[in-house]
Amino acid sequence: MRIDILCLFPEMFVSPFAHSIVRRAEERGLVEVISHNIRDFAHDRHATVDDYPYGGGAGMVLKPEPVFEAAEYVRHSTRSSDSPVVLLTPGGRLFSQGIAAELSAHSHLTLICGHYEGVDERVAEHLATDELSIGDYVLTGGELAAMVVVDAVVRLLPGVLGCHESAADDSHADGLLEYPQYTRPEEFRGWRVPPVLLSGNHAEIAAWRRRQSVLKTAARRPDLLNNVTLSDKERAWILESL
Ligand code: JE8
Repeated sequence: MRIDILCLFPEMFVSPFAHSIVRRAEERGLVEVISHNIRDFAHDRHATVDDYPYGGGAGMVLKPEPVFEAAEYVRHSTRSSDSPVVLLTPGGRLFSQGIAAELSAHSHLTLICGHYEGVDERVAEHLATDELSIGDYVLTGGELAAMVVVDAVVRLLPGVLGCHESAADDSHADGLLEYPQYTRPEEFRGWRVPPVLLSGNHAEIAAWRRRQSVLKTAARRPDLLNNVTLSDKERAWILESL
């Protein structure tokens, strides 16, 4: 997969992607992430990328021309005519594991990151194929949101995760929160690891973990249970815990 990121601060992407699974995926040739400076596509002497909002108001708005030209440059150099062009914006669809999975099925993605007060609306209307938001809080721009999307998408690409860290085990993959994990020592400051995990009984361990996942989800994120099929026994666990 190739991912092109159009933004005003391409340096922001260097460190996060240099220290993560994303780098390992790049080294293995499974993904290529390229960030472009929208300013390089400005035409005037001062490389102007923003301007005052029509109608007045605070701050500056990213001009459409350099954004369109950056996207067209990417489209031509990748020869991809119908790959997703995602605008990160607070008003977008809420990003989710399901959307990450959809995006991971494409061989090319373009992500557009605004800054300042946002991006001229014609980018959303006539260039982007999708608008995404990573959550209901205010960021200073779309760059961090784009990093979140790249991270979530790349780890779903075939071969990126080893079989021991398979995405099938993820929280949200089966719709439930993850069960608690423990490592050595067996006793830390008087707090013991649950004995079942030391028992060597794999069936009992699996059952304990499933129960922990179900009860934790019911307690903390009952909304997630609307999209999960539980057995009668699992529903009984929840009722007992209330
Ligand atoms: C952004 C963002 C996502 C999320 C994304 C892009 C571009 C109009 N507002 C602009 C005013 C307050 C500051 C805003 C800065 N900004 C924020 C996001 C996002 N995706 N989940 N939260 N915030 C831009 C400019």
